Amino acid sequence: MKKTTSNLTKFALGAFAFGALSSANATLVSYESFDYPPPGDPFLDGSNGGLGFSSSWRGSGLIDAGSLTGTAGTLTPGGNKGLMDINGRAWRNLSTSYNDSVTQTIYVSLLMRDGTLNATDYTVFEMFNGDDGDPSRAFQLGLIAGDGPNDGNIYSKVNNTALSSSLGAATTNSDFYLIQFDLVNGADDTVSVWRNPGITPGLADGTITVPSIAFDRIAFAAFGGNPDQALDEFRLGTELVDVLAVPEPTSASLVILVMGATLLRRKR
Ligand SMILES: [Ca+2]
Ligand SMILES: [Ca+2]
Ligand SMILES: [Ca+2]
Repeated sequence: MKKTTSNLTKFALGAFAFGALSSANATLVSYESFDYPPPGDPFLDGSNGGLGFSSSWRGSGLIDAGSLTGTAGTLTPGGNKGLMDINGRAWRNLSTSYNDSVTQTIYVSLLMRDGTLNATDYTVFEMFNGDDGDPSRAFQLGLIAGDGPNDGNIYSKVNNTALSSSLGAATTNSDFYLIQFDLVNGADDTVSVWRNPGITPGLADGTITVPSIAFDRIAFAAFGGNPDQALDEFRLGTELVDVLAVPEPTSASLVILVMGATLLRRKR
C-alpha cells in the first residue's frame, strides 16, 4: 500500500513538473538578448544570433557590455545589449510576418533606456512592415519628439498616425515594456502597452485601436541630442509566459495533486 501511494505521488509530481516545463516558453518565437562579444564595442551590423529572425542586424549601432535590467516582470536577461550611440537606426527582420489575415494575439516584451535625455530626443523601439522606410512604420514606442507631442513623455504610435495616451515621463532609467497585439480578422486590431509592469500586468498604460496592423521586422533608433539609446531582451511569443515572468505555478496546485493522490489511495 505504501509503495502504491508513493508511485501515485511520484506520478502526480512528474505530471505536474512536465506540465510546468512544457507550458513555459513553449511558444517563444523570437528572442534577441544581444549575446554577441562586446570587446571594443563592435558594430551591431551583421550580428546574426538570437532566435526567430530571417536576417542579421543592419544599419547603425554597437554591441555594449552587460544587459539592461527591468522590473520583477522581466525574465532573466542574457548576453549584452544593443546601443545607438550616434544618430541612426538598426533593423532586423523577423522570421514571420504578422497581420490580421488570421485572428491572433502576439506578445512582445523588451528593455529600453535613453541614457542621456534631451528635449529633442527621438529614442524608440519600432516595428516596420515590408521595407525599412518611415512610411512602412507600423509601431513606435519611446520618446518621439518631432513625431508626436514634444513634452518629454513616452508614447506609443501605430501606423504613423494613431497615438496612445502618455505612458509617463521619460527618465534615464531602463524601462521594461510589455506589448500585446490583438490582430483581428474582419474587425479592429488593438495594441496594448504596459510600461514597467510587475508579474501581474493589470490594465494597460496605453491602448491603440486601428483597423489593421502588420509587421515583419524590428528596429531601434536614436535621433536628436546625445544619442545614447539601448535596446535589450526583445522577446516575441504567442503566450504571455513567453515574454513576462508570470508567477510560478503555485504550490497550491501541487498540494491539490498530492491530495488527489492521497484520496485515490484511501478509496482503495
Ligand atoms: Ca541582454
Ligand atoms: Ca538621448
Ligand atoms: Ca483587423
